[in-house]
Amino acid sequence: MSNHLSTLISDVRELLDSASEVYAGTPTAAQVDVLRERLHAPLRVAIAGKVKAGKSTLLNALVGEQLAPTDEGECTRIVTWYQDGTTYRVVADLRNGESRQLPFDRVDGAVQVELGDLSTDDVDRLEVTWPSSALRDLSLIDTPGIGSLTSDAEERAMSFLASDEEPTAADAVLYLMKHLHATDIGFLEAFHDDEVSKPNPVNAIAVLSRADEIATGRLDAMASARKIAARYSSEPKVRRMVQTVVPVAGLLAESAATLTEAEFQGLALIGKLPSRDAESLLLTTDRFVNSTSDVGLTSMEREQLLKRFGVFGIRLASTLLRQGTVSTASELSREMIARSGLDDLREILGSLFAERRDLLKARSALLALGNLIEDHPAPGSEQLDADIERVVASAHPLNELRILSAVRSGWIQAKDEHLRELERLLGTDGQSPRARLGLPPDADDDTVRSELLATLARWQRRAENPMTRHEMAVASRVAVRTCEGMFAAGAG
Ligand SMILES: Nc1nc2c(ncn2[C@@H]2O[C@H](COP(=O)(O)OP(=O)(O)O)[C@@H](O)[C@H]2O)c(=O)[nH]1
Ligand SMILES: [Mg+2]
Repeated sequence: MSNHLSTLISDVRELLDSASEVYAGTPTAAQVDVLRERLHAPLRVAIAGKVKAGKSTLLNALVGEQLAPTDEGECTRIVTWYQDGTTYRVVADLRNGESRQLPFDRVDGAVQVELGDLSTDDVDRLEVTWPSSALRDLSLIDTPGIGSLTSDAEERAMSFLASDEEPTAADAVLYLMKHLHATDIGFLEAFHDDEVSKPNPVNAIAVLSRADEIATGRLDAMASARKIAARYSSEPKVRRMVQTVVPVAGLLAESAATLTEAEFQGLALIGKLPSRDAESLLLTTDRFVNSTSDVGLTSMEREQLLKRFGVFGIRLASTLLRQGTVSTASELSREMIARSGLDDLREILGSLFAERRDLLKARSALLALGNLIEDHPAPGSEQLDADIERVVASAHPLNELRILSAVRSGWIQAKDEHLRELERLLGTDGQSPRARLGLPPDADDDTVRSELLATLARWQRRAENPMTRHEMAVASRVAVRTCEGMFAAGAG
C-alpha cells in the first residue's frame, strides 16, 4: 500500500475515533460503529439498472450459484445484500429500525425468503449471509429495477443508490443496460456528482448486459457487443459517468457456472447433429422446442435448456462440442464463461474495485461521516466536520480520484495521449507502479526506476510550463506527487 493511502486510512480511523467520542452515549454512536466495521468488511458493490436488465442473473454468475431470485417475485423488489459468512442466514432490516431473522427456502437454487406477516414495504433491506469464496472480497447488492411497474420499488432503488442516506450506499456500482437509452443516461446522471464522495467514473462500471441478444443469438453476438461497448465507452456522456463499458452475456455466464452433467449430455446430443440440422433446429425457439426431429431430447428437456442457456448458449455449446474445442462438462463450462465476457468483467472488477478497495471504502466512510454529522449536530461535531473537510481536501489519493473524474468530465484539456498517460498514472489500469507506468508486470526493477524518473521529469515540466493550461497544471502537480509517492514507497 502506498504511504499516501495508509496516511488517508489512518486519518479516517482517527476521524471515526473522534466521532465515537463526540457521540458517546447517544443513539448515533451505533451508526459510527457501523461505519468503523465497514472499513474492515469487503467492498460493497451495488448492481443497478432497469428492471429485467439481467441484474440478478449477473449477480448469480459472479457468485457462481443460482442464489438471487430472477424475474418477478416479491423479494426482487427489495434491496438485498449478499455477503460471505460462516452460516447461511437471512436477516431483514425493517423500516421501523428493527432487524429480524427470516426463514428461507431454495427454489431452483434461488434463495426464497419467507416474509411471513411482513409486506415488502416494511422491509428496508435483506441481508443474505452465504458462505462463498466469491463474496470474500466483494459483497454484492442486488437492487430492484429502475422503471419497474411499481414506482415504490423504483423509488426504493433510487433512494438506495442516489441518496445521501448513508450508511446504506455502496462503495462502487455496476450499472447494467441492455442498450443505451436516454433514461439510462438520466439515471446515471442522477447519482453522478462531481464531489469526491459521490459515485463517479472512478467507482462505476457499465455492463452492456444480455449481450447475446444483441445479434439475436448469432455466434458472433459477443463480437458485435464488444464493438457497441467500445463505442459507448468512447462517448463523452458515458465516459463522464462510468469508467468503462463491458459486454457480458449474463445468462450464459450463470448457466455455465452452474452447468450440470445432465445439461452437458443434452447439449452434447445437439452437438452430435450435423451443423446444418442443428442450425435449422435453432432457427426459432418454437421450432427448437416443438420440432419432431429425433434429437434424443423431449420437448420439456429442450425447453429447459433454452431457459437456462438461451439460443446463443445452445448454439455456442453445440458448436464447441461439434468442433471438438471442448469435450468435457468442465471444459465446456470454462469456455462458455470465458466467451460470456464474465472473465473480462471479473478482471476489471479486480483492477478497478478490488485493488482500490481501501481507497473506495475510505472515501465512502468520509461521505457517510459527513452526512451523519450534518444530520446529528452535537457538541464537538463542528470541529469534526472541519477535520473531515481538511482530510478530504488534502489526501493525495482523493486528489487522484478528483483529477480522474475531472479528466472524464472534460474539464482538463490537453493532448489525448497526455490525458491517457495521466489516467494510467493515476491508477485506471491498476494500482501497482508497473501498471501506473505502463510497464509489463514482469518489468525488472531497473526498468521501473528509469521509467519512473523519466515520468517524473515529464510531469514536472508540464506542471511548470507556462503554456500549460491551469487545470492541466493542477493535474500535473498531482501526477508529480504520485511519482514522488512511488519513489518514497521504494519503487525507484
Ligand atoms: N438471453 C438472455 N437473457 C437474460 C440474460 N440475463 C438475464 N436474462 C433473462 O432476463 C430475465 C430477467 O433477468 P433478471 O436477472 O431477473 O433481471 P433483473 O430484473 O435486472 O434482476 C430473466 O428471464 C433472465 O433469464 C442474458 O444475458 N441473456
Ligand atoms: Mg432482479
